[in-house]
Amino acid sequence: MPHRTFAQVAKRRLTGKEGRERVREVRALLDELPDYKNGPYADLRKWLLSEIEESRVRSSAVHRDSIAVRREGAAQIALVGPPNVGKSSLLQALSEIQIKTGDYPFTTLRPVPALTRVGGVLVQLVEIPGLIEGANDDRGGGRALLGVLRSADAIVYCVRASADPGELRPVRAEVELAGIQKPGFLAATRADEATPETIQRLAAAFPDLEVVAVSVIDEASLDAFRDAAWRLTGLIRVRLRSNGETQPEPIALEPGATVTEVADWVHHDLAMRFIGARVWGPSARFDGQRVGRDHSVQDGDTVEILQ
Ligand SMILES: Nc1nc2c(ncn2[C@@H]2O[C@H](COP(=O)(O)OP(=O)(O)O)[C@@H](O)[C@H]2O)c(=O)[nH]1
Ligand SMILES: [Mg+2]
Repeated sequence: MPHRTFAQVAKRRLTGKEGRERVREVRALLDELPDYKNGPYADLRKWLLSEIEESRVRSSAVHRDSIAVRREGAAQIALVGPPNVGKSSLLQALSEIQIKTGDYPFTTLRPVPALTRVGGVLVQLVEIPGLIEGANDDRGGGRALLGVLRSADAIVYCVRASADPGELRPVRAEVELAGIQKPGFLAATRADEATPETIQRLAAAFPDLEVVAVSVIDEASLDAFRDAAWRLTGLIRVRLRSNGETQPEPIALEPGATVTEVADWVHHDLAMRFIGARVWGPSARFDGQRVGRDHSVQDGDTVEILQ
């Protein structure tokens, strides 16, 4: 494809995409770009790489004119569903920092964020309260709430495990009407009050969603919820190694990330000047393999940046 056509196609494909979606598209474009070191294609590569950086800066900006929640952690997952299904309780049970009950009324009116560790990585869960029928017409401040859903990376639909599946329909309908499509699953909450039959009924009513039964008094079910939430992020985990020591906490990256992005995570300057890396794990042909800047890492890798 001539480089001018490529530039046009690239711009078209990036139009309307923001945040991680934009970064993903940029990465796909980079893969398709001929690998010339100089000339117009090299300029296109430079432009695309700067797009990744800029989308990151934009997505971490605070929007004061809306009720957007400031992002923290590797991904943002919204919890949405009818009132009283146990969203707040779930947030509290999963939260890394114990939220004081006094500061945290159970009748929440605004989105409430909480950091939780899933798959060893800190992820932000956000309770979206009161998304009701008519939200798209701004009933109950619905537009702003839908705005929060739109900027989230994934959605957990919450409904009582013992409830009639119909209780979730208005919420799903509003999300659909708003044209919001995100990875998601269905949390069948307060599962200790339910029977396997009612959970089955939910699964049958929403065949497109994985159903995760969860109760705040059942630690194993909370773990299953964390696992499902981690899978929703679609991210991969890489551990950093330096001076022969491996960091216990992994960092989270987009699939397809290269060791340059690992270096960039440590420090922007390091990404500019590092000379390569050593890799252990699934992406390495053997332990401690020496790789170049463009080597793609995989979930479970350990990476030592060489400078
Ligand atoms: N039995 C049981 N009750 C729960 C569970 N989670 C929440 N609840 C109760 O359900 C009610 C509503 O909970 P809340 O977290 O405020 O729901 P929200 O409106 O969806 O945020 C409260 O009385 C909770 O104590 C659970 O897992 N099991
Ligand atoms: Mg609540």
